[in-house]
Amino acid sequence: LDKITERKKEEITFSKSKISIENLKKSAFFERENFSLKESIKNKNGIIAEFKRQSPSKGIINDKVSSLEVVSAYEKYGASGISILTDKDFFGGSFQDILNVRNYINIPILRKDFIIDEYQLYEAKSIGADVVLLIAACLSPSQVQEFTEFSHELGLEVLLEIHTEDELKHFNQKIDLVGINNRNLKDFKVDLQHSVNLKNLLPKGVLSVAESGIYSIEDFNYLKEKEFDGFLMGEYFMKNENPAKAFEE
Ligand code: IGP
Repeated sequence: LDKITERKKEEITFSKSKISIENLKKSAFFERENFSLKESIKNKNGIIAEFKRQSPSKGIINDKVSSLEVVSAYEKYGASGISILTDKDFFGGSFQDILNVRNYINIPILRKDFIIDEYQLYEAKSIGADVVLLIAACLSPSQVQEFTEFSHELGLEVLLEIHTEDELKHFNQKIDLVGINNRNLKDFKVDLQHSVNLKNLLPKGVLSVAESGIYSIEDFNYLKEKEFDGFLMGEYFMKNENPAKAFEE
């Protein structure tokens, strides 16, 4: 994670030197009304289906499909939302993966990246994202608060990702959804039980999303039974030649 955030800082410095915030604001997407993931999670199947080509823990998962074909199919099968990785160096993603699909789908898109600077929130808005991920492990509680308020000013919702009990202190009442990562980003171990325990410590009424390592219908059903509202799933879909096909199960 430290390596990723170090690299991210360089990337942001470079981007800022290329495109000013004033220029980002010229994007037509600044005018659009965003889709709400909160609403969509309540009204549909709760699945946030991810478009992810590769990851540090798994290497290449699928580099043969385009974001438009995969994501349109996710929508067709009833996903509540779409998560699209925009980190290039570690996950093989890009802004283009969101830009290519934005005008063709009518469900919320989460910009999945490592947000450490307000500039990235302008970027998210400028490419047509509806929601941003804030990872507690990369931020202080006051940064989370600041970024949440600013996201809301831009019309973006916030999914706060936590993994430890200690990170509960990053929560604030303005957060839209809390994601509990089943995968430990330090050693990549997956533990569904750990997430269920942590979920029980969340303030009542907060929308919760189980993230990562949902590899079977049994895993999904188990987490649903434990009353998670949303389910962020990537590899389960992406490992197939035709990722959205897995919805048929
Ligand atoms: C999806 P999986 O195990 O279904 O492919 O996981 C998603 O939860 C995972 O990609 C993820 C992630 C992250 C990636 C969760 N938090 C933070 C990058 C950064």
